[in-house]
Amino acid sequence: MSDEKSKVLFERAQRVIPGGVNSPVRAFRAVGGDPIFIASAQGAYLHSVDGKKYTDYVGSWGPMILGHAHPAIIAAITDAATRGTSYGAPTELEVTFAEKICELYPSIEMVRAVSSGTEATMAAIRAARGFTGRDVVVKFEGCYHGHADFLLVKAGSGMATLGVPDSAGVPVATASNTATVHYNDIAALEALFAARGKDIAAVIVEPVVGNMGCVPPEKGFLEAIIACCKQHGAVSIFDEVMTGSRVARGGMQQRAKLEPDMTCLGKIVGGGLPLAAYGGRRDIMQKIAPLGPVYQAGTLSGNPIAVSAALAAIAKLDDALYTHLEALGARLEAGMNASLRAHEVTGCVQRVGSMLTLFFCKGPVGSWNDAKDADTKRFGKWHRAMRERGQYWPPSQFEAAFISNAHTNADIDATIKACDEALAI
Ligand code: HOZ
Repeated sequence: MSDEKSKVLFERAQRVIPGGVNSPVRAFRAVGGDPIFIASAQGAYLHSVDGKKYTDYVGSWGPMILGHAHPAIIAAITDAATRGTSYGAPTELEVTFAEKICELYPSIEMVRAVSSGTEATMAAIRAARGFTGRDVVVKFEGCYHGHADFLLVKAGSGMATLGVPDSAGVPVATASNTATVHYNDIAALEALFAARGKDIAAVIVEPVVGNMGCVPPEKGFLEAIIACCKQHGAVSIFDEVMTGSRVARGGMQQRAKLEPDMTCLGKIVGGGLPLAAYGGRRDIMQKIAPLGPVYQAGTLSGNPIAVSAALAAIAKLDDALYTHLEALGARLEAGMNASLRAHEVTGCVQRVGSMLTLFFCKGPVGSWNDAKDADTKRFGKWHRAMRERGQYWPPSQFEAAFISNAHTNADIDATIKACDEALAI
């Protein structure tokens, strides 16, 4: 079976959409071959326009923790749509959503709904700057926090894939207020605070990185961020757009038993619709308009259909789900590691719960310095072989794969078998 229809669509797309895609990593440039155009998705599977079925480990880049087209979400969306698609006025749904988020994330005392992770991080930093009256933001090399100008500095995700450390179009003056440190480098973070502490408004971090592949924090790293911020009057921001309700119901902060000053959420808590949120300490969030002087607004913020989907998704996040995901993740990790060993391929699998990455380097990968040494050509070859075997893996060495609750042991075993064959090539 060929991918003829995808090919034709990609040709059409390239005439009218930059690179033929609405988000760069989807173009498959990092792995070779053209993107697969999707006709539909159900549970753990994607169905292409060419009639092929793939086991999906992208999960729309994270949100699909329940699997695709989950009946409870479809029902919530359908029901909400009959009452209108957007009001631009408050609803009870939004209040319930905010209450749920505060319940799941005890560090969040007040929360604002927005439409994307990019908006959430951008607004959280504006709030932190407004609160502290300072300009400098600290981020970690290889972490990606959406595409706001001042965060496109040494960013991971698509930027890493394309080998572009800093985006064109970002004024030097804007980028000059962003300081970067290596992930997991506590000494460098402390040195930066010692030198510039009084200028630092915020430190933003992916508490488990997903955007340079899955990179867990080393012991004490997240604690050090919170401690430095506390000591110097800066705001700690956990960007849990990926990890939120993924690595635990209450995100990485629940797993690590930590309370950052602010948190950014999206993906899972948005139920797979364009919904994200930022929130945190009451005294910081009270700076947001109309309570305070920090402006932020959005026509579709708190959209009733998106919030309905979100509430339906959140209701399904029980202990059984996380137990199942942990077991599936461990099974896949063990199977892939066994294949690496069997074929004597240099590689390592890094995993936190149901997010994981097979890095083609010795590992462990603790920062962008380690990640960039991964053999991306070898990854591309492996990815193409996986694709031929019906496995839809993120088309970049520097993106995490996600498992959903709809995956079964049989799916995982089929993926391990495909991985084994792909590593043998
Ligand atoms: N930057 C996103 C994942 N890290 C990709 C989003 C997309 O292409 O949909």
